[in-house]
Amino acid sequence: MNLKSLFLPILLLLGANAAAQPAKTAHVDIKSSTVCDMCVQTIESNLIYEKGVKKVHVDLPTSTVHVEYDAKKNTPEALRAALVKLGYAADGTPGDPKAFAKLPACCQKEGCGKLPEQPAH
Ligand SMILES: [Cu+2]
Repeated sequence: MNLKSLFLPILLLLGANAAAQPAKTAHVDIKSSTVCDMCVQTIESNLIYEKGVKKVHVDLPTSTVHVEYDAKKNTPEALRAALVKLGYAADGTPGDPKAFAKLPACCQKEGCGKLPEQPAH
């Protein structure tokens, strides 16, 4: 058995692994309090400017903000904080009251930034 013939493929394999390191895209789904189309517009047009964010999608029916971002440049915590700063709730944290006061009238009326109320049965 030739040791060299065993080592070479392993070394090549390790080398290839280290070289192929693409930008790490991470996803996070943040449960928010979006009710109307203005929320979607406000969130999508603002969060996209957060560090490393590549894609923002707000799903109204489930009130979920889906974010694709570079894991080296941002964190789910910071993205949640950014959402709260815009005046919208993020995973149980209500939107910043000051920011909420500046949201479009329809959002104020619908209570978009507030935490969703428990459905009455
Ligand atoms: Cu709204």
